Amino acid sequence: MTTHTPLPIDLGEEVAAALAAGDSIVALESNVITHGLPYPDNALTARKVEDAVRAGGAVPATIGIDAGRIIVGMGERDIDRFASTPGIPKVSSRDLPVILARGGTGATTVASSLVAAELAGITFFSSAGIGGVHRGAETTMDISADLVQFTRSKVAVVCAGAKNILDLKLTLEFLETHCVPLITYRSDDFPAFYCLSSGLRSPHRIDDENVIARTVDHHWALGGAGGVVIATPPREEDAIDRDEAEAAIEQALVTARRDGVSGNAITKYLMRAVDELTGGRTAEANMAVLISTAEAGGRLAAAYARHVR
Ligand code: PSU
Ligand code: MN
Repeated sequence: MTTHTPLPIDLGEEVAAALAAGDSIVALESNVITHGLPYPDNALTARKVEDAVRAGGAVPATIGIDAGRIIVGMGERDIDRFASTPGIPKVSSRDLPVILARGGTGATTVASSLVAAELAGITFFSSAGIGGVHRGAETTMDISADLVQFTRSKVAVVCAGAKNILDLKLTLEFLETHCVPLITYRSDDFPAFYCLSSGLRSPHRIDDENVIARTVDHHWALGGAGGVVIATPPREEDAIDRDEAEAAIEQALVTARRDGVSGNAITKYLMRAVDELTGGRTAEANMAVLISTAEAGGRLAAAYARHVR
């Protein structure tokens, strides 16, 4: 048997107390703060997202890597520093050991946040748009590590679907192939981030929070290795028309190809381009759906905590 040195992991005060008491917690990523939105909207949104988790009935735990330590439950000042400091690198699962070994600082994606959440003993996570299979993946093989991490970390992921810049049909196929349970909460269709529907039918719609809690519990009782994806749409008043978003995405994809952008820089590039093409309307919708999803995440985490208690 190999032994390891203990991992440098720090829990925020409130998170540590909630863990000790068995209270519900929702883990949150920090890459959306550093790479998703511009300053100061990102800092403002991060605060509102944490408030929304609380309104749903759980404790928020924003995750990041700071000077070689995994922080689970970043404080307001750290979140503000991440939001306002340019150049903090995006850290996905495979980057984690390197950043930690070097004593570096980085913003966690959905994938690496799930790794940290599981280590800390947190069973719920929320973000608006998960990563997925990129358009053109049949030649680029660009598939987000988020999807692979869902097969490994026992954390339920509450989201508004995958980012609509992706190939959502292939994303759903990938999840099915890899045995990741997918359910929608209060929607017949798989949502598309800040759009109400992707046009793709959900395999299972569940509106009862207790049935969702039982589903998560049973998945793990059955020996399921990874998580459960729970997708819930944005509020109607926050949503962007799918055709309008699609037109902007197609245009952004053309300029991305022209500018030779690919790999882990493509997500941020496309999202910013779409924001510009829609006069900032998609950025507004992105902020709103992060907040509404976090509220649902808090509610579902609380239902799960009641169920297993
Ligand atoms: N939301 C945004 N912008 C982003 C992301 C989310 O508005 O850049 C991030 C998330 O952190 C997600 C990651 O985990 O993109 C996926 O990136 P990739 O496809 O390179 O795995
Ligand atoms: Mn990628």
